Amino acid sequence: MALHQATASAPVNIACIKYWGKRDTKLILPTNSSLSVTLDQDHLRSTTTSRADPSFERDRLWLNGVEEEIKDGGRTATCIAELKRLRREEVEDKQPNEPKLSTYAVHIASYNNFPTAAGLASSASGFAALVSSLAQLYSLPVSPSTLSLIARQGSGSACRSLYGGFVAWDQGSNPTGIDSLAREVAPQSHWPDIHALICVVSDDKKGTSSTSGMQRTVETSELLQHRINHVVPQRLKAIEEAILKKDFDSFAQITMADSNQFHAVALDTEPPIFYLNDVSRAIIALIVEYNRVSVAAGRGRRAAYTYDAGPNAVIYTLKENVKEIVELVVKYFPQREGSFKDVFELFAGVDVAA
Ligand code: 2P0
Repeated sequence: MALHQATASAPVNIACIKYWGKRDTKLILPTNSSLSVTLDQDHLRSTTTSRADPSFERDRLWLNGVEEEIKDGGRTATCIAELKRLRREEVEDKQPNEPKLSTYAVHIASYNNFPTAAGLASSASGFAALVSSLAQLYSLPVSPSTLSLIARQGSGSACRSLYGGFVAWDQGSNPTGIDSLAREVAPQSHWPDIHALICVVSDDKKGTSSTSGMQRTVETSELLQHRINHVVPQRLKAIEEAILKKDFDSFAQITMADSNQFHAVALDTEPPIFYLNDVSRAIIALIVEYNRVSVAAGRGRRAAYTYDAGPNAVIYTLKENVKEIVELVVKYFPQREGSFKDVFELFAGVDVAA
């Protein structure tokens, strides 16, 4: 009997224009569009194997070898149900000789090859890999954009990991979510010199989760309304232009401004949410000073920090500056407990690739 199995992997992405807030929590429709860079390096990926078999009694999922419950109506169940529906509609109804895989249960095993200590969110690469592996198992004739609609319902930021390079997630306006999907702004090959340095300040998992934190922000922050209506639309246009023109100075200015505003709306939440710590703020000061000297020398900004829902810094820079910035960071933040973990060096100089 044929073995119905497929393996796919998906990379982590780091946003330059941040997603923070949902207008529909079930469909995961955001209150603003966002834009990210996909960090596609071999050791920053989730890899997922899916198998369908008539002998399986129910859908099951293992994450890094540990079984996780698939809750009825939950995010994983929704993604699996959507992919089974596509299998039925796009393959089985059109080609009656194809096996009825949509009627079989699936077993799914997913691994992250980056350590939890890296402090990177795994939901984006995890759901993107899950959706890709089932799409491959079911031989779905659909685009990454269509798959992004499904990955979005697993975790919002996951929709952006279906593409490499520079990726926008357009918020859309349709209440069904049909137009809230990922779009490639430019492939990695357009600007291959961009690198990301990941500075692991802390691998502490405590704190406010993105999912609950962003909803508290939606409910209580006035600043978020200003951000959604008057800041993000212009910023997205400007950063897309900067990417297309390979204008690093503008890219850096916008990326840092948006990280700052995301943390400002977190602070404007009731009760306030703090993601940055003293080391995070000291890294900001270092990059600000680095850029001040660079601008004074007529070279423009050459580094951009950005922070997600935690204290770890991601620094975007061009290849030619990587060595200098790594040396600078290591000089001012020697690795010790409470500062950078060993993992920093491991990830220093991460390539961004398609
Ligand atoms: C982002 N973050 O754009 C922003 C910046 C965190 C800060 O996307 O509830 O884990 O699963 O849709 O995708 C984190 O949010 O939240 C996130 P859910 P998700 O990358």
